[in-house]
Amino acid sequence: MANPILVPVLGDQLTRDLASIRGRTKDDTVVLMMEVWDEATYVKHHKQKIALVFSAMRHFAAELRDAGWQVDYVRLDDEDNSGSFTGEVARAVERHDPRAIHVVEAGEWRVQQMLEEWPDKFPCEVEILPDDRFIASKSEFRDWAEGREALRMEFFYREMRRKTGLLMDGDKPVGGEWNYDKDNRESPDDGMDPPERAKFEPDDITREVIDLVEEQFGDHFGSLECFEWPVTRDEAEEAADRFFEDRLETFGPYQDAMVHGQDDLYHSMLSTSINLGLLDPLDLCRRAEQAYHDGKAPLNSVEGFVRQLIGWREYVRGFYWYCMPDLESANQLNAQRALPEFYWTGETDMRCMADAIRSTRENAHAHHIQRLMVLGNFALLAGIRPREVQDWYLAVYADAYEWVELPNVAAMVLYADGGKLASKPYAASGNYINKMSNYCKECRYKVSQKTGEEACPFNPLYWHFMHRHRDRLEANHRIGRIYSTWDRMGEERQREYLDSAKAFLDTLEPAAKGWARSD
Ligand code: FAD
Ligand code: DLZ
Ligand code: SF4
Repeated sequence: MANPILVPVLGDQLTRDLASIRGRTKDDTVVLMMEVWDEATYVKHHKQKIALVFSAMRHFAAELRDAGWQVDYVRLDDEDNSGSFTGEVARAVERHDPRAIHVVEAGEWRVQQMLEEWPDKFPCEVEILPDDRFIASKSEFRDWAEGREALRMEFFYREMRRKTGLLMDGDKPVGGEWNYDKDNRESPDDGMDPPERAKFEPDDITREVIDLVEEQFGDHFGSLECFEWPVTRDEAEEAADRFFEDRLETFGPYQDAMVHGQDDLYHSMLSTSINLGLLDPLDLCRRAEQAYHDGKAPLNSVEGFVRQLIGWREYVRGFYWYCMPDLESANQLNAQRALPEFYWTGETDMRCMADAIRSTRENAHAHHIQRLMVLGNFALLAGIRPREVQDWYLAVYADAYEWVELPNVAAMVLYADGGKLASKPYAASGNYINKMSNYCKECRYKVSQKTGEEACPFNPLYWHFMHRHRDRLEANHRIGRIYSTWDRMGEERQREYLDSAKAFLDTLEPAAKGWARSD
């Protein structure tokens, strides 16, 4: 092939509808896919995440080849693999002497910086195309955000509803309300038994990758035993079908519920496939909308699902690009405690934390409320350094890419941006976890006990947090009122809370270095 167009496809760009592939002719194009050491180790990802990305990449390369595309695929164990995207593109430029490189912008800031150096590094033209798999472009978000004092997902979400026409009745929301979250806060029922999600046996390609990961990344966090992720478009579609058939109906009401040992409840478990490019989020929303019109799922479930995708997912992506690179180092609450070791080992008597960490280790997944109101809430209340919490979340989840992880962790969970994204910190005492889960009944701590050694640690930590951030939070109309409760307690009771929190915090062992980053 004389001077083709070289199309590097990154590991989370696995769709033939990608802007750089769509519309190209097969006899004039070389698709380049690269397994590189740097991507697998910039944080020490959960073993399942590396296996998932490599397996999905290898399957996608096979799909492209079957469809007649020329794919130049660099495997991790290729002898001359340089270990980086830039190094591999340089080698591919030598092999193919392309007349141009067409690449879709990277999802992560770090990688986008590399891509932007390519025009100066390579002798051919380099075109970086926008990633149009998102509903809102970066500039659309910027236009919406600029000049606003506070950015709120709810208002952005309404724009996305109008733009897509999803769940719209003319210019009004279907059912009369934009948001049915108030119907989506059911506590778990005893004996709740959600239908099993679609699970996929590793095939030969996945097994080969699992062996590679075990061999090369054996010191990374997590187990490979329960690798059941969809790794192809067909499998991802099957997982989506099963979700729409069996779980969408109940998705809404139990969205915030947590049950010991039941790791996915009624959640879709589709984030890994969506983030890799195997599923199109807008298509999923249209299917959910159809389920509502067909009477198969109630509005609160369907609206809740649509809001996660065209609301939260789009919003955090826009927010990430709007706030980077500052967001990465934001620490407005000046949190300075080291990440405790138990985030890696799961060895804690807090039953809610131990269960969420177990699921994280076994499945490279924990559901939203575990991430937000258990693991995240603890990190917020204990004042853990944002960079360490960020690295942890980026390392442990199979669906984690910085563009989605960082806004959720730094801004939503830790309030490290000082409230640009969230109107108040998501701080909660043990009561919230007790209401939304069955964890507390068998916990060694007592959720009803507020102070002392037996007390649920979230109880004193909550007041310790509120007390130390009074200057900042008292004026916040959504949370400031709680200070009258604090003041009414009187000094002695306040001291008991603060002493209990301090005694608990003093027991925390800092994590050994080397779990998330090699340095
Ligand atoms: P469901 O509950 O079935 O939700 C449907 C879809 O909505 C998800 O697949 C996802 O694509 C989208 N979604 C839901 N909530 C969010 C959100 N807050 N932000 C963006 N998209 C959302 N999601 C990631 O994909 N990658 C991450 O690295 C990630 N890190 C997170 C860190 C924290 C601290 C928190 C609180 C949330 C994080 N989320 C992340 C969002 C959410 O927890 C996961 O998307 C969800 O748990 C994935 O499981 P699911 O597919 O079953 O989701
Ligand atoms: C997450 C990941 C991993 C572990 N490995 C690779 C890889 O070897 N090659 C690749 O193309 N992509 C990988 N990815 C996904 C990338 O990190 C992802 O495309 C960027 O973070 C997006 O900016
Ligand atoms: Fe978690 Fe506290 Fe309940 Fe134990 S008592 S499970 S620590 S909320």
